[in-house]
Amino acid sequence: MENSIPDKKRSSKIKNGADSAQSPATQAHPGKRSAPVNGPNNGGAAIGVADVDKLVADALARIAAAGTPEQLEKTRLNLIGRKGVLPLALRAIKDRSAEDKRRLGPALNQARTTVEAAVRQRALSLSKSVFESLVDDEAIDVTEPLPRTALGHIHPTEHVRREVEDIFRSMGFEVVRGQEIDDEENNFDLLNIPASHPARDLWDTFWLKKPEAFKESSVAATKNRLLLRTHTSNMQVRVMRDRTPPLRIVNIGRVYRYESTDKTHETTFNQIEGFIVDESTTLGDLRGTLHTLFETIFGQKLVTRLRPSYFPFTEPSVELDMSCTFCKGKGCAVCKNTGWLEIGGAGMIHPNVLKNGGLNPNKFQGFAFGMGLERITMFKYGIDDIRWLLSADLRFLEQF
Ligand code: FA5
Repeated sequence: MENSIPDKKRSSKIKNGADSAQSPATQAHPGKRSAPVNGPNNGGAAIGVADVDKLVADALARIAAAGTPEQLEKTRLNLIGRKGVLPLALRAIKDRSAEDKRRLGPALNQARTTVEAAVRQRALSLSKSVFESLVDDEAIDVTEPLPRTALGHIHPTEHVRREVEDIFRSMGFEVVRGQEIDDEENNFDLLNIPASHPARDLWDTFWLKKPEAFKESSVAATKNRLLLRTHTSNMQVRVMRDRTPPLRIVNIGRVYRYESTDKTHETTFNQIEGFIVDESTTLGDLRGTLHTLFETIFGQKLVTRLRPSYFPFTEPSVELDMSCTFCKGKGCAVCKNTGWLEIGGAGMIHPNVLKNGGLNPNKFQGFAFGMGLERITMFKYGIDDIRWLLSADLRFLEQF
């Protein structure tokens, strides 16, 4: 017969009105009087070695029955947590006889080791099964062909714009952006095109009404009217005033012309403007720069040429042509049998423009050029009508 815990000592261990006759196993979960871990001496007798075997068998059954990691954790706390069945039983044997201690101590320690191992094993298999059910429930077959989604893609004009910018950057140019709503001064006057100059007729302009609030300002007092810029040259003087030479600038953006449209003319299109200001740049450098640009964009050997022309803000002025990319200069419908494609205007920056930019024309010089981005896009992709580019027509766009 096992010694039982003396009543006095037991009452100091069992708190809050728990049944003083309960074994330590029962104390761990009050209210569960019929819990199987109570052992055979359910009436309150202290546990013996045989009870430990029963307790282990029962604990293993409960561990195996835990169906989720949460349930297992509850069971673990109940069995081997600080106030669990086994730790309490172990603590209680200090009050038992030497003989009981000798027999029960190793049995309870062994029981705890067995229960701990079983909990670990069950935790492992539960986490595996959680993972396995995740694999089943959330499996994705990355090889499964998906239905085609209607994703957009970059517009051909934008594609060429990025390419042009990259090429200029690789040649050491800085890319700047300019405003599309500008004033007469920057679009015309500072570029050596005074109000009375007949050259102003070259650009049919969208003039803008000044907003009411703007009329009060000092700017409104001047005759400096607002407009939609007609060319990207509107940034030249601003940049010269802002920076110190040497300058290598490229400015690509939208411009507006009040004119009727046809296969090669739009009212809204993009220009590529570029200029260099330093002490020694020549027209030869201009030709070399643009030659490199075109051979890179078109991916083929080309011939370029400069023809005399006229712009009020360059002196001398030239038109830039390249050999036709379609017929290689032999003559075809695209180049109107000339063998040449017109690309843009250019020249050496006029001394008056340098002066307006605050630069001494006796010290500084440089070239400037301006060309149509859409025209280059058309030549690159063989597009026969500029109006396709702004049409937003999917039959056209889906070909790129
Ligand atoms: C100018 O706009 C000058 N600012 C270019 C320049 C800059 C010359 C710097 C000298 C120094 P022009 O009006 O020729 O030039 O236009 C330049 C290019 O823009 C043309 O060669 C053409 O490629 C394109 N372009 C002109 N008008 C249209 C239009 N209505 N639709 C589409 N592209 C156009």
